[in-house]
Amino acid sequence: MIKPLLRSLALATSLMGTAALAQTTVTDGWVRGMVAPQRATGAFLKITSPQGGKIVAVSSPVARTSEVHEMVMQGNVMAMRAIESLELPAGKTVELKPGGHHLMLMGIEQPLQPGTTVPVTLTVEGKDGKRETLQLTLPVKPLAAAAAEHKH
Ligand SMILES: [Cu+2]
Repeated sequence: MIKPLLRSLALATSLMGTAALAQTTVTDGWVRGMVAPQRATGAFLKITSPQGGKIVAVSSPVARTSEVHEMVMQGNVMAMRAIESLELPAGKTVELKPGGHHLMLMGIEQPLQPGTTVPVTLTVEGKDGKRETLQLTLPVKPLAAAAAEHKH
């Protein structure tokens, strides 16, 4: 009885090891604080997918709509627009930051206050088509903390 048990334990451990390796990690996440009458704000973070993949969805209970945005030049003006997905090259840290790619939270009823946190859910699709869900809790930073402002 002991040997099969040990073998299955070893198998379970190696499976868990594989899962941990495949996990996409997020660090340094934060949300820009708001003042009335703003209804939208940006969320920023660093994300690394060991196997590579893409962000295919974002949502938050505080926002009616959430999107992944990119910055583009329109004439002489930087503007932002929604993109379907954000590519995550294998093992490379992708930084979402003011003035670059960011998460856009829209349709927010109450301005988000510094010192509070916001739940955000990211869906990442791996190269194999498997989806993983990341539940984040992002701190709200004061509006002034964001140096690079961009147009909405
Ligand atoms: Cu945006």
